[in-house]
Amino acid sequence: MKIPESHPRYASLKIREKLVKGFKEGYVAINGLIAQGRGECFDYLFNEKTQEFAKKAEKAAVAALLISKRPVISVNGNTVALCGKEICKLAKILKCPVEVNLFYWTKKREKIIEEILKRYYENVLTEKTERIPGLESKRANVSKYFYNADTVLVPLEDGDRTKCLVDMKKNVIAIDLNPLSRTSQTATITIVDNVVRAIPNMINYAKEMKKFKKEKLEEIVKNFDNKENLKSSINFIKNFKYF
Ligand code: PTJ
Repeated sequence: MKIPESHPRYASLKIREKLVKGFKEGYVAINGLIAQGRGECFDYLFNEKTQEFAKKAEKAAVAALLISKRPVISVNGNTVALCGKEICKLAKILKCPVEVNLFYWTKKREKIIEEILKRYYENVLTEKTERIPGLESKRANVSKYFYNADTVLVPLEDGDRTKCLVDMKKNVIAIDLNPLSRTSQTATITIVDNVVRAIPNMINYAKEMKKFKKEKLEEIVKNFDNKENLKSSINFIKNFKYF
């Protein structure tokens, strides 16, 4: 169906279409459509815009990734359908690998996602030899690189893995529209924004900030307070103005 551009929810409906297409192509999990619905609900409360607290977190996240020795970006079906190309662009700037990590893992889904990402970027990891301690889901299976990474960017993550990654002393950067989720509450840096806006914003910040001195980047990370920033996002919802 062709969505009329005049439709008040045009942008949101177009984003849905990307997930439906990914599902038809066999790499978005059916549950991923439900996850998007949950995200949309929160996005509505943020006026579907990147708010100040999200910009702050995105800058801190880019700074943390740029000063890391072994950064990595972990992606699932939804993330690839929504912004796979942009993820590769960000990884290229950060010079880091992209790892495919699925909650509803199947070899077939992993393969399709790998092929999509490899259209844009070579450094895509799918070979899993290690396990994250304390985690029973398929998401525990990771590459050696991921296992030893110091900073991991995890869009649309599950709460239990975030906790395990923090326990492994990794810096965990989450992108999650729900500021109350276990992921948001446990991550080192939480970006409360839609992944479709967060990743392009991060690309722009990374282009600019890669020229910064290490000390300046460290200062940005040091001055970022995740708890305070999460509070700002929750207060934004509390003060939401109804029509
Ligand atoms: O591809 P797989 O097999 O790894 O499965 C991926 C999903 C997303 C299905 C799986 O991880 C899952 O069930 O996720 P959740 O727990 O339903 O959703 C994770 C979080 O992402 C929730 O807190 C949502 O609010 C949030 N979210 C959903 N869509 C977006 C989002 N956050 C940012 N941008 C979005 N577009």
